[in-house]
Amino acid sequence: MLKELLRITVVAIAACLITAAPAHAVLTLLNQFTAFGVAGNPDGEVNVAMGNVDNTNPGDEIVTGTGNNCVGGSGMASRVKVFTQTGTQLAQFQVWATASNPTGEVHVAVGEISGPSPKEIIVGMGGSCGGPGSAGWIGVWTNTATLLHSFPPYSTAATINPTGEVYVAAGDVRTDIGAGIDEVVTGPGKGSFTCGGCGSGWVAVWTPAGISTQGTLLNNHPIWGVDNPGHELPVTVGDFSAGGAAEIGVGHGFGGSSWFSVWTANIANTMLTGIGAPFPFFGGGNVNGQLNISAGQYDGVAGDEAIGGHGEATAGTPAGNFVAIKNALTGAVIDSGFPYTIVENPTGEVHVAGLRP
Ligand SMILES: [Ca+2]
Ligand SMILES: [Ca+2]
Ligand SMILES: [Ca+2]
Ligand SMILES: [Ca+2]
Repeated sequence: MLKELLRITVVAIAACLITAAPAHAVLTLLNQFTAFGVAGNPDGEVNVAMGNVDNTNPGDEIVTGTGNNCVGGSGMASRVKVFTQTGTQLAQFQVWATASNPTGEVHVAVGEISGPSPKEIIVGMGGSCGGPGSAGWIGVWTNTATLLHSFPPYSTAATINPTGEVYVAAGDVRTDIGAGIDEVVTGPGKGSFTCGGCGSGWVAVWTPAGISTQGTLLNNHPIWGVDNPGHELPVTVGDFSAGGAAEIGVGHGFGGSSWFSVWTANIANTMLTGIGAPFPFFGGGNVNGQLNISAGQYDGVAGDEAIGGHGEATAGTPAGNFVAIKNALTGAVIDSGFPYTIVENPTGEVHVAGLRP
């Protein structure tokens, strides 16, 4: 039953962010529903994204991906479901076989990859839970379960992305590539602790556009250093500067200290350029330092806000279950709240999604 509550309320956060007014001091619950059943997602974790992936349903849909399921070791769903904002299921399909993605976790994002509306669903494989990791691939799917592109953005070598987990985001970060076509942004998952001084994790920008299966690497850049020892990079995309082109937001991963930074994809070369000043999104209450990050238009003022959720804590401890909305370039707090109780969500981890009109 606790897992059921988790599934319901993760999605509710995404819904909360749709209509919150500038004067809100706390989050307001608008809708809640169950995304996955226990049989296919026993740990109850739900990854979320928002965007218009179905033109037959007015407005944006909520896209969910199964979480990291260590119960039973392996064999979970690797499944995507698409819902209306009030919880009516519109689509569902399996994106990977268990052999290539053993824990069944699916990171999700929404972007305009194919050209005409609606947008597509970008998925990234999960990592490991002590056993073998995944194959480290991402995929681009239509809402009608057609696979358009798939490729591995990182090597699964011990010094690069050994568990194979890949975070995904999408947005028009390169306005010179494909008119109105979004790029796919990737970050590696946790698992490079063992490589010590091997360097940072790298964020990469890809365009699948016009290419039948593989992606083309446009930009990449090392983000963080010894302050993010696992080299895990949760990523998001938003127009934080209100300048037209979108920027890339990057958080600390597990073992870090909850910092956040914003980068632009430099058209002139392959590196990224930092803008604003990096800041700690959460304090010591986010005990393992992972920042789950998204972006959305929240306050009605031009420019997207950064939306952060706590990472995983030790089950049953009073840490976690906290969400904040901040100015992505200054760190100024716009809103915050506790979307769950420790009873509903014992590990305290919160995945978030925001809406960009
Ligand atoms: Ca729609
Ligand atoms: Ca499309
Ligand atoms: Ca573009
Ligand atoms: Ca705004």
